[in-house]
Amino acid sequence: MISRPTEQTFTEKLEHYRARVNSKLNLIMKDCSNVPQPLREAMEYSVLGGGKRIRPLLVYASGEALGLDENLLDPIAAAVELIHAYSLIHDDLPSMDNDDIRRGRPTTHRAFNEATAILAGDSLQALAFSVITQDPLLATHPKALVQIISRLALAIGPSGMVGGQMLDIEAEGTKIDEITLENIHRRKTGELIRASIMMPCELSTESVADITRLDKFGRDIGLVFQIRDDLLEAKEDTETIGKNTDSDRRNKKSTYPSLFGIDGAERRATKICDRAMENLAELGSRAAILQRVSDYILNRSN
Ligand code: GRG
Repeated sequence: MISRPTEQTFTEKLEHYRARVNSKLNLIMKDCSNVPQPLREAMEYSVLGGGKRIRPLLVYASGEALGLDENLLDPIAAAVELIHAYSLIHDDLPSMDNDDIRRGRPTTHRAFNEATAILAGDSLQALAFSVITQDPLLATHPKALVQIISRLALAIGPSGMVGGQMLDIEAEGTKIDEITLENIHRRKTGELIRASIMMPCELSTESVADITRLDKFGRDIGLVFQIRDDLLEAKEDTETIGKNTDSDRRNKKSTYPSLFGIDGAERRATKICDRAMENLAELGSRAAILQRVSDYILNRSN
């Protein structure tokens, strides 16, 4: 049984972690002074213009469960958010989901232009890797560093996020079953979330059994995240979630609500989240913040 932090402790922790990653991201963007101006502006627009910072929160919460120094986690937290920002820019492009609104503002290709948006996404992807490889503190853990880079590359590459996006596009307008939808969601969204939890593990001396529990937890919570995302798009309005709510319908995508209805999708999200929590429970009170971030992922309203 995990003893749960009070609401106040939890909120303070989230604010602390968000402030940490935001300050790191601000520094990274300041360091981009030699980047051509429109490109730099589009990168800043996409990285510093809001967002819940859920993936960095998972990096810090996982690191907290493992007793790691926060200074070691900062570059990893910033890198996952840079990758996430790149993925949102490209996901919104006319050739992808063709969306106009993201985080309550024009998408990057609308605020700038398509070519600049594509280049900003490409730049953020490369920048994420240089943030990790050039960090002096991480450099003192060379073996872990190689594994961290490897985990990130695998999560976002052709077998992970980009592969998931390809399957998602291929499935548009077709009727797919639950196994196919789960595979798309796990790759497109789940693998980066799983990597956010697993990259800190490379820096820890935790037992293989506990690392395996965190991995199972990461796989499940990544899927829960995308089911909740499907549900929010089906239930909420654009103002609440800050993005188009007709995107899945317009692009003829299968989603958990379209396959199982709102209640069926809610039940599946809760069941998978319960399974994720069972794995966390084995880690005891160290995993309390990770557990609360998971509650937030399951119950979030935007
Ligand atoms: C290489 C052209 C090209 C494309 C790559 C990057 C990509 C295709 C696909 C990624 C698909 C993707 C964006 C998945 C994540 C979807 C998702 C649930 C986004 C919302 O995340 P939140 O709610 O967003 O964490 P905020 O705004 O809070 O950061």
